[in-house]
Amino acid sequence: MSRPTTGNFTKTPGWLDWYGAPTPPRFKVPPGSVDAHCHVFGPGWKFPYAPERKYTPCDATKEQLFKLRDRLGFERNVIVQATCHGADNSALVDALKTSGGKARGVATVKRAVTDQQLQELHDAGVRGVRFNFVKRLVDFTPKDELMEIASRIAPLGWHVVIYFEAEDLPELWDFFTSLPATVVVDHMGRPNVSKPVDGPEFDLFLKFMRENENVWSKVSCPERLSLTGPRALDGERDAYRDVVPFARKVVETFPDRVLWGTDWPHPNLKDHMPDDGLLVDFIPHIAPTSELQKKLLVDNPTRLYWPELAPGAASAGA
Ligand code: 0GY
Repeated sequence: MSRPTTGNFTKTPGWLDWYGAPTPPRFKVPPGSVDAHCHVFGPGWKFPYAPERKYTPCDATKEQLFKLRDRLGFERNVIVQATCHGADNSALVDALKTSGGKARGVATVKRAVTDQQLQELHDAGVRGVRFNFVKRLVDFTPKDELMEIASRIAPLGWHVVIYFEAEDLPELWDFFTSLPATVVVDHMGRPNVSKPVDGPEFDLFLKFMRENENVWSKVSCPERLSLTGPRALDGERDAYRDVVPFARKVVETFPDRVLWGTDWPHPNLKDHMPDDGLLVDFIPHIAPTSELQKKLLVDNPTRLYWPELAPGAASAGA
């Protein structure tokens, strides 16, 4: 079934729509689990897509996201501002405000944002800003502007989410390591999984995390990184198996600084749309013990996004 984009918009040619009937996962996520990377798109008639966007998606509303959350067994969401909405965070804020405290957010802001606007975002549930360095998604923003934003959000207790391609890490290293806040990397810095897991490129990413204790990573998006793809072999659900060694390495080496998310509604995929149920079944392959699973899905995201709910909350503050 083709999903609409509403308002005066036309989907990007070849756009793959999100999948509405995910297979019930076999893996039961632990109570209190957080889907820590997902988006809302529009609906376009209500929250128009940004003029500077690089793609026009099908709508993917907060109601549809919350339905997926319940179906997969998650309790909470972290909604990340998608580039198709630019720096207009209205759809994100609307979703946060109607989530009943079950969603927190990561916004995109410009240098011109006022302190009052930052406070309003905070009150709605925003706890971070996203800096995107993926050239096909955004136009270039000068680093001094980003650094100024980072300095302004740090006192709110927010963090910076960074999205970049593995080959760009050397050039961005000095900027990333000077950010005055917790830094969360999207999708492990997009490793090229056809290269060895113990090769120089992924080693650099591991060094980045090892040498900078403020750096966390989302071990998400096997469907974006995989070359072997979603096919199950021999009746086993071993989709995206070429990504497993990379994600497992990060989870096992930095168990207290990893997050996981579906990335629903999966923007810009070109060859297939993942079944979100199978993505959940991927989790025990990368976090093989119940202790690692609890850290990845419950303890770490709760500490970062709902510190008031984490053990020792009285001293952590909200
Ligand atoms: C992701 C990945 C992508 C897109 C965006 O905000 C976005 O448009 O993040 C991508 O195209 O790789 O994390 O959703």
